[in-house]
Amino acid sequence: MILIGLGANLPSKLGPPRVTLEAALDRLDEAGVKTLMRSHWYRTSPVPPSGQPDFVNGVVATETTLAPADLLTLLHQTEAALGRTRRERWEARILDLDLLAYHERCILERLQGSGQSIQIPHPRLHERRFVLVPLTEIAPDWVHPALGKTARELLDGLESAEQVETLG
Ligand code: PH2
Ligand code: MG
Ligand code: MG
Repeated sequence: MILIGLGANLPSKLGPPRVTLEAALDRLDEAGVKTLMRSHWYRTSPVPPSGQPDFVNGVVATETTLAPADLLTLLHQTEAALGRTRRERWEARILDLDLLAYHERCILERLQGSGQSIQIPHPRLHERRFVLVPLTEIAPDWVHPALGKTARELLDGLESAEQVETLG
């Protein structure tokens, strides 16, 4: 299973977060990243708690022939095409596309040239309710390849109290 997490908490040139998120899925589909399963959208409180607007988050399971680093590049290109700019870490954003998992692969590599690194599964996936709730909705029995626990087990083990409510 190739899992992508989507999030947004600012409007883009296209409209409010849900519109941007749907547009991102359309663009990925056009680029050959097919959505096999998708969660509902959820309204989630920002992590860490801040004065930022609430996020809209969701998770999709996809199919693609792209290798992990190429898929990550496509996700970054899609964020940029829809108007995301990056200034500081964990700032409010119009679109965030995170590669959560790529089958059972565990990868930690520096990407050539960019100075960025790729870490799969996503290093904070297992501690985020805004990821684990939508993930458990579509794939409760998915097993985290490094931790050996299912999505449901990871969610049940969470102590954080961030708010996550379905938008349907
Ligand atoms: N993304 C972050 C940091 N905090 N909080 C929520 N609720 N949803 C997110 O997608 C999110 C966040 C970094 O990418
Ligand atoms: Mg993120
Ligand atoms: Mg990101």
